[in-house]
Amino acid sequence: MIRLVQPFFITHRPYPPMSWYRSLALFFIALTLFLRFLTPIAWAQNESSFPPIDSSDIRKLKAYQTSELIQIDGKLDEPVWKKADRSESFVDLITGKPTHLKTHVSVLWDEKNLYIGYRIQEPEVTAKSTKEDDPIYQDNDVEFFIAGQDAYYEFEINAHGTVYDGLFVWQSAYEKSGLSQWPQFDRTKPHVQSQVFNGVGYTKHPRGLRWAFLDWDFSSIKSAVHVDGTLNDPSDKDKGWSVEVAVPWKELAMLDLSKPRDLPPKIGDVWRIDFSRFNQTKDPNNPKDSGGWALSPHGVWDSHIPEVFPQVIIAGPAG
Ligand SMILES: [Ca+2]
Ligand SMILES: [Ca+2]
Ligand SMILES: [Ca+2]
Repeated sequence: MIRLVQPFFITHRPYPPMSWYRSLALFFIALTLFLRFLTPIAWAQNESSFPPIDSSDIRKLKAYQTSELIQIDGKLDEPVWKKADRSESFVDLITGKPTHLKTHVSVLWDEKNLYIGYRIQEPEVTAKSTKEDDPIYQDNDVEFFIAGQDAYYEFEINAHGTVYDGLFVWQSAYEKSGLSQWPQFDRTKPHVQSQVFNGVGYTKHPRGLRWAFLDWDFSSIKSAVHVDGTLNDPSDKDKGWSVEVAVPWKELAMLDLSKPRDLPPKIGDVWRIDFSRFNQTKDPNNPKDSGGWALSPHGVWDSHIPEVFPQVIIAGPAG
């Protein structure tokens, strides 16, 4: 091939010599290969590095103290919700890029409870599961994870208001925290259901395996949803839905038995809580939409990484 084209170059002196073209061609081939594999390389780095995102990507959210009574009815219409710190809209869980529908979360607290409120833009509000602890993660949902030193709690809810929840205990903390002695987490008892869990898409967490107690229910949590539109009726266009949750502080003690935290918290305390939204339909105009969105990106397809959870900063009353 080179021999055949060589005369052309010889007779056209203004063109650079062949070696120049070869270098240029090799450069473009190398550049193409580099760009082609750039994304998988980044992915591989995320998969193997810990934590899988830069700490500068971890969002912060203020939780203002409230003295107002919050009625858990799914409507965030108490005046204090207007004064609450409203998060930035959620981004793609893997890429950190903006999403085509808005999702915001706000957090408040008082002596008894932590309050979490979501505002979810959704033109077609749909929900399937109606039975508690159904696999809500296969539905359209919003979720939160509350991290403790020994364990973390997962909560998911769909637009029916159906809840799926579970407790994940780090195996390295299971005995020393004393959770192994609690009747509901005592794995020697035949009625206690547990399973080994090692993440979803990120199985290299340095803390390793967890015991998942998925039949366990955080029964003192109160939650409700409100649909601004019509549920499971595609004949119209909905505005979205909202979620309101009250989590009793005292029950969260089980997350930190080996090193107890102040409950209720003190002003200035920082809690690590993940907020996310999962969709069964993806953005038709964005092939990179993973369908999982979160306040802080995780860099990988896995919610179960407490080290990248947003920082919720406990603050006094909103000014
Ligand atoms: Ca309310
Ligand atoms: Ca449960
Ligand atoms: Ca509808």
